[in-house]
Amino acid sequence: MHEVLASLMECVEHGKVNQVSPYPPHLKGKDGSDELTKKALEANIPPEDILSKALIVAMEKVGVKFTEKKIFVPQMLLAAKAMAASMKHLKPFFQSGSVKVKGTFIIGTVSGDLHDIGKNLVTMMIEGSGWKVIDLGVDVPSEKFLEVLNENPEAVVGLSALLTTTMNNMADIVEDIKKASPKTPVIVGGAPLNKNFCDKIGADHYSPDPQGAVNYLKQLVA
Ligand code: B1M
Repeated sequence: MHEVLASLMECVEHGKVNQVSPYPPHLKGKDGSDELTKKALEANIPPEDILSKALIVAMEKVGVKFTEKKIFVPQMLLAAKAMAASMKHLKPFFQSGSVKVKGTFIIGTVSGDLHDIGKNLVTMMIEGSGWKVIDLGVDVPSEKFLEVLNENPEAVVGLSALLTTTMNNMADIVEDIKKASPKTPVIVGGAPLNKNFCDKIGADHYSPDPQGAVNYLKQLVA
């Protein structure tokens, strides 16, 4: 693997954003994902290789470590920051259509619910796995999901809920989506949910963590 990509992968995995970031201590003073992405592009490494060979691999490692409880939310957020610093340089290539994304993922926290920390982690991991993500934010009603799904009919939808009360709203949103577009895969997640609830409301997949959602999407496009 190209030396720059190997260093970039290490930076994203450990949350090293740029040269002046003090974290992690073993990379202090060295280039971060910001500088290394610029160097990779200057070295004519294709943006899709930067994404697939460095960023996605790093984020997969982060996802697995988080699932195995070897790292926690703060480390994951730092990895997300490092990833974002890199994506800032790559986005123009993806937006221009010169690089193909794997698909579109629409995500939101369901109506009545303002919790977004978990949703943001899921967003970041799915973006990191090469998908275009449309993040609708929090307190998102059925109508908004349907409107955006209508504009992106091939998209997969992800719903997050953290309150036992808003789980009911999630059930209504799944019903509305399935009524309007029966083939749209719907992934659900959030602390109070489980597989039984997912099956009961007719969603396609329950994931307890971001990596599970990434793995499910991988299967869909395999
Ligand atoms: Co609230 N809150 N909160 N809260 N809050 C909980 C959820 C609660 C369990 C605390 C408690 O009482 N012990 C409780 C819910 C009880 C219940 O429903 N049975 C609660 C309550 C009651 C409330 C209010 C009603 C409090 C009040 O006002 N009286 C209020 C509701 C506001 C509203 O939403 N309408 C409220 C408000 C808030 C804050 C705004 C202060 C803040 C949210 C800030 C924010 O999100 N920007 C907040 C917080 C921070 C929490 C706790 C402390 C932490 C939640 C969190 O971010 N966890 C929480 C208690 C707790 O969990 N210890 C609590 C970390 C996050 C990484 O985990 O979101 O589970 P989580 O996401 C995980 C997985 O679930 C999964 O991946 C993530 C990473 O593993 N996942 C998905 C999530 N979505 C997914 C989607 C997927 C796949 C996986 O696919 C699409």
